[in-house]
Amino acid sequence: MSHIQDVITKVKEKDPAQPEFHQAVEEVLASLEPTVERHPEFVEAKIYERIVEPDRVLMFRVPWEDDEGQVHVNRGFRVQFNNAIGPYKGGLRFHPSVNLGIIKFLGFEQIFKNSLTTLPMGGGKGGSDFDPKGKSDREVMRFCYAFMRELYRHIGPDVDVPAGDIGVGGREIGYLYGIYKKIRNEHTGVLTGKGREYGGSLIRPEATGYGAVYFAAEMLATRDMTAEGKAAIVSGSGNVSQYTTEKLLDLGAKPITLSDSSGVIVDKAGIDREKLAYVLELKNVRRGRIKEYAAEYDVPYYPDVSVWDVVRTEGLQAELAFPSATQNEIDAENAQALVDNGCIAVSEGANMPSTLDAINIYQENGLLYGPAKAANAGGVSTSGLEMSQNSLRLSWTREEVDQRLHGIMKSIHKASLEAAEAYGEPGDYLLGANIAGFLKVAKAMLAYGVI
Ligand code: NDP
Ligand code: 2IT
Repeated sequence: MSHIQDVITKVKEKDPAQPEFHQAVEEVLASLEPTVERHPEFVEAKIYERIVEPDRVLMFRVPWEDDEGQVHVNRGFRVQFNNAIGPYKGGLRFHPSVNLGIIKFLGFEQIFKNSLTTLPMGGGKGGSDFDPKGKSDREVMRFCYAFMRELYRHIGPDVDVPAGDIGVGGREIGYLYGIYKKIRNEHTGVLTGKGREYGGSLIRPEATGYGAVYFAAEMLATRDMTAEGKAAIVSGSGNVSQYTTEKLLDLGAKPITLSDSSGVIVDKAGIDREKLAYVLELKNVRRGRIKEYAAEYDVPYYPDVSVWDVVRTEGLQAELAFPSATQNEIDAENAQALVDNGCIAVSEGANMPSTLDAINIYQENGLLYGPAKAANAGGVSTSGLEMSQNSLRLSWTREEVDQRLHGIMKSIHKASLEAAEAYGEPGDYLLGANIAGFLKVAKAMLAYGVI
C-alpha cells in the first residue's frame, strides 16, 4: 500500500462516522501522490499524517430561549485545523445537518483553499446544528449571542477569524460581532463579512459568486472561449448563487435555474437583472421560498428535487454549471447528464458539491473542471482583504477590492495550471490546486520542526 493510501485508511479507521471528512481527505491526498516521491522529507516528518489531524476541535453546548420562553439546546463547533501559514480562517455554518464530520471536511478543504489565495490564512471552520429557517430575528439574535458566549474565548484577530457560510449571512455576523465586542470591550477584525458601517469590506457579499465566474472565465479562455451567450445552470438561491448569477449577467451569459432545499425553478428565457432583484428581495429580506419565483414569472417549478435531477429528467441544455448550494449535490448519474446536455465547464461555488464519481466523469469527458477550493476561493480571499483593511484602519473602494479579487482568482487559476503541468497532469485543475495549496503549508510545517 502506498504511503498516501495508508494515511487515508487510518483516517477512515479512526473516525468511521465521518464520511464527508473521508471524502475530502481522499480527494486531496489522492492528488498528492506525486509529491511523495519528490519530497521524501515530507514523508519522514510525517507531514501527510499531521495535516489530516486538526490542531484542535472545540465542541460546546449552546442553550437559548425562543420567543415563547422555551429553552432549546444546540451543539456548537469550531475546528481549528491548521495555522501553519496564518491565523485560522473559515466560515460558520448554521444548518440542521451540521455535525463534526461535516465541519472537519470543510475545515480541511479550507487549509488548501486559503493557501491558494496567496494571503496569510490558516484553515478552520465552525457552526452549529441550529436551523435559522422559520426563526424570528430575535430568536436568531439570542442564538448568536449564546453561540458567541462560548466561542469568544477561542478566537481573535490574530488567532482565528470566522465568517459566514450556509445559514450565516450579514444578519448573523452583526449579532455575533455585537456580542463579541460587548464581552471583549474591543473593536477588532475578529469576524469578516461585517456590515459596511462597522468594518466590513465592499464586495465581500459578492465575492464568492463573482470569483466562481471569474474562475470559469479563466478556464474558458484556455480554450479561446468566453461566457458570452452561454446558458448556465446555477443551483441554490443564497449568497453564492445570487452573485454568481449577477456576474454571469455582467459577462453576457444566460443563467436559467435556481433552487432551494424545497425545489427548483427553470426559466429558459433567462434570469435577468430585474428577476434577480426579485430573488434578492425574496431571499434576503422576506426570507421566502424559490417556489414564489415560479408563480411571479410563470415558469416551471419542480418540488423536492435538485437542479441536477432536473437537468437529467428534462434534458436541460447548458454549457456552464455552477453548483452553489451544498456538498454532494451532483452524483455520477447527474454528472453524466450534464455532459450529455452539452456542458463544457463546471465551476464549483459550493464546497465539495460533486461526488468523487462525478468528478471522474467530468475528467473522463474533458470538461473544464474548477474544483471548489480554487473556484470558490474568492469569498475567503475577500475576507482576507477585509482583515487587511481592518488592520490598516482603512477601507478600499469597490473598484479596488474587485480588482484585487479578480487578480487573486487569476493567480489561483495560474498556480493550479502550473502545478498540474509541473506534476505531469496538464489541465487537471483538481490535482494542480491540491498540490499548489499543499506545498506552501507543508513547507511551513516542515520549517517549524515537530509540532
Ligand atoms: P446560503 O445559506 O446563503 O444559501 C444556501 C443555498 O443552498 C440556499 O438556497 C439553500 O436552500 C441551499 N441549500 C443549502 N443546503 C441545502 C441542502 N442540504 N439541500 C438543498 N439545498 C440546500 O449559503 P451560501 O450561499 O453562503 O453557501 C452555499 C455554498 O457555498 C455552501 O456549500 C458553502 O459552503 C459555499 N461557500 C460559501 C461561501 C461564502 O462566502 N458564503 C464561500 C465559499 C463557499 P434553503 O434556503 O432551502 O436551505
Ligand atoms: O467556504 C468558505 O470559504 C467560506 N465560507 C468563506 C470563509 C471566510 O472566511 O470568508
